[in-house]
Amino acid sequence: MGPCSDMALDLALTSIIIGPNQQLKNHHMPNGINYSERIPNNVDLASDRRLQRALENWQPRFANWWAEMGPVGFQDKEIYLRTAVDVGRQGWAHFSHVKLPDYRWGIFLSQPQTDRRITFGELKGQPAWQEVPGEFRTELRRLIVVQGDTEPASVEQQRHLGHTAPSLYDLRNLFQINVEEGRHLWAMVYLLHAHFGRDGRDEADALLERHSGDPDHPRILGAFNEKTSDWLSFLFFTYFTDRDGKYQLGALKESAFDPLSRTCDFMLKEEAHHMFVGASGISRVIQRTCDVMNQYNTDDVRPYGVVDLPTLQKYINFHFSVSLDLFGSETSTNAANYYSAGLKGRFSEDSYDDDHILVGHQETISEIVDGVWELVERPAITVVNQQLRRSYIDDCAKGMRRWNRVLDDNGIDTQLALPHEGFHRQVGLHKEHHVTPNGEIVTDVTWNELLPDFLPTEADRGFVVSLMQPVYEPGHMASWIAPPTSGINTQPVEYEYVRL
Ligand code: BYC
Ligand code: FE
Ligand code: FE
Repeated sequence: MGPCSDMALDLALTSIIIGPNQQLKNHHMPNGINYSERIPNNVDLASDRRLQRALENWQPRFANWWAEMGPVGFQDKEIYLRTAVDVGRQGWAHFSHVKLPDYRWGIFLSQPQTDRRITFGELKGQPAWQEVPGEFRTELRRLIVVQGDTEPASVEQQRHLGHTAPSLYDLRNLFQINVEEGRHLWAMVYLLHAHFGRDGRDEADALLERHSGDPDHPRILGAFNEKTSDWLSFLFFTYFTDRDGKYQLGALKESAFDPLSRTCDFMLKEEAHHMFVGASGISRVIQRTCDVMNQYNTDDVRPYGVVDLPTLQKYINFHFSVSLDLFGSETSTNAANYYSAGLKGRFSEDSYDDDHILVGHQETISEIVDGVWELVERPAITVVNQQLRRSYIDDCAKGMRRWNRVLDDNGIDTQLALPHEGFHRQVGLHKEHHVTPNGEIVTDVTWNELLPDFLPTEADRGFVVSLMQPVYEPGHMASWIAPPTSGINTQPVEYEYVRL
C-alpha cells in the first residue's frame, strides 16, 4: 500500500458521514469509494455511461429480489452494520445503524498491483489481463456465474432465521452476512456487465431468477439448495460452507483476469467475518453444553435446553461432507483446463513448491480401488480441485482443535472430529461408495443401519428446531448458546445491535 492510498484512507474515514438517512459524502479519490453515486464504487463507473446505465437498470431488480427473497421481516428495523468505505488495509469499514434496504451495496475492487504477471499455467510470466481473451470467455463466464450464484443462494437459504435469533448480537451478525453476500453478488454482476456484453447481462438477470431449493430453477451447486432452517445449521454453514467461499475466492484471486482477482481479494476481507461467526458461534454452543453437562453431571443435556455432543458431531458430519462436494471431483478436466489457461489457480499458489505449470508431473491421491483405499498416481494438473480441498480440510481442522480445547478446558473427555473425506459424498470419486466417518468402506445394508448415528435424523433436527426460541432483549442469550466474549466493534455485548 503506497502513501497515496493511506491518504485516501484517512480522507475517506474523516469525510464520510453515514447517518440513518444515508447521507454519504466523499471526495472521489483514486482508491477511495465514491458514495455520492447511485452505485457506490471505486471503479470509476461514472466514466463509462453505458455500463453505469446497465448496472442502474439491474439495481431495481436486485432491490426487488432482496424484498421478495431476502430476510423475512426486519426490513424496517435499524441494524448496526458495517459498510465498506475504503479498500485500504486498515479501517476499511464504517459502523452505523442502517435499515437493510438502505444498505449501500457497491462495487469494490482491491488496489491494482503494478505490472502484475500470470503466476501459473501455460501463460505463466505473461502480463495479467485487463480484458477477457476471446478463447477463454465461456470458461471465465462460467466460473463467475457459479461464484455469483452461491451468494444470493445463501441469503435465500437464511431468510427465515431472523425470527428465531438467539440474541440481538447474533441477529445483527446474520444480517451483516446477508448484506455482504448481496454485495458479493454485485461484485460478480459487475464483472458480467463490464466484461461479457449481452451474455453477461443475461447471466446477471438469471442470477436473480434461480432460487435455492426451487424444483424448476434451482441454484447451481448442491449445498446451496439445502435448507438452513435453524441457527445451529446456520453457524455450521458459516464455518464450513463460507470457508469453501474463502478457498474458491482464494483460487480465483490467483486468476490471470485481473478484475476478477482484485474483486475476490476484496471479498475475502468480508468473508473473514462470516467464518468468525461460525467458529465463535459453535464455540459458544459447545461452552454452553459443557456448562450444563458439568452443572448437572450428565451427558443427557437435552432436557436442559442445550445441544448434546452427539448431535453436534452429526451436524459437523453433514455440513463438512456437503461442503467437500463444492470442490468438484478429485480428478477434473474442467479444473485442469482452468489451471492451464490461468483462469483459476490453487489457494496461495506461490506457497506450492512446484513449477506452477504441472505438465508431466504426477500427484498421488487417495482412491477406493477394488474395495480398499489406495494411493493412486494421477497427472498433477487434473487434481488441483483435490489440492484445493486439502488446503480447505487443513483449515477446517484448525477450528476443530479450538472447539476441542473448549471441551478440554471444561474437563469433558469427549472430542469432536471431522469425518473422513470419503464420507457421505455426492460429487466426485467417492460418490459410488459408502464410507463411514472413520473411513471404513461398508455395504449398503450396513450404511443404512448406521446412518442415524452418522447424520442428523428427523428427530435430531426436530429437537434442534425446538430450541430455536427468539431472544430479543439486549445482552440476553437463548438457552443453547453462551454469550460471546466481546461485542462488535468494541461495543458491549448488551449493545442494542438491532433496534426493534
Ligand atoms: N453441485 O469437473 P467437476 C461461496 C458439476 S462458495 C452441483 O468435478 P469442476 C459462498 C460441475 O459444474 C464458493 N454440480 O467440477 C459460501 C460440472 O458440470 P459441467 C463458490 C456440481 O468444474 C457461502 C460437473 O459437475 N464458488 O462463495 O472442476 C455463502 C463436473 O464437475 C458440483 C465456486 O464454486 C456441486 N457441488 O469444479 C455464500 C467457484 N460440483 O461443467 C457464498 C467457481 C461440480 O460438466 N466454481 N458440479 O456442466 C468452480 O470453480 C467450479 O465450478 C467447481 C466445480 C469447483 C464448483
Ligand atoms: Fe460470499
Ligand atoms: Fe460468506
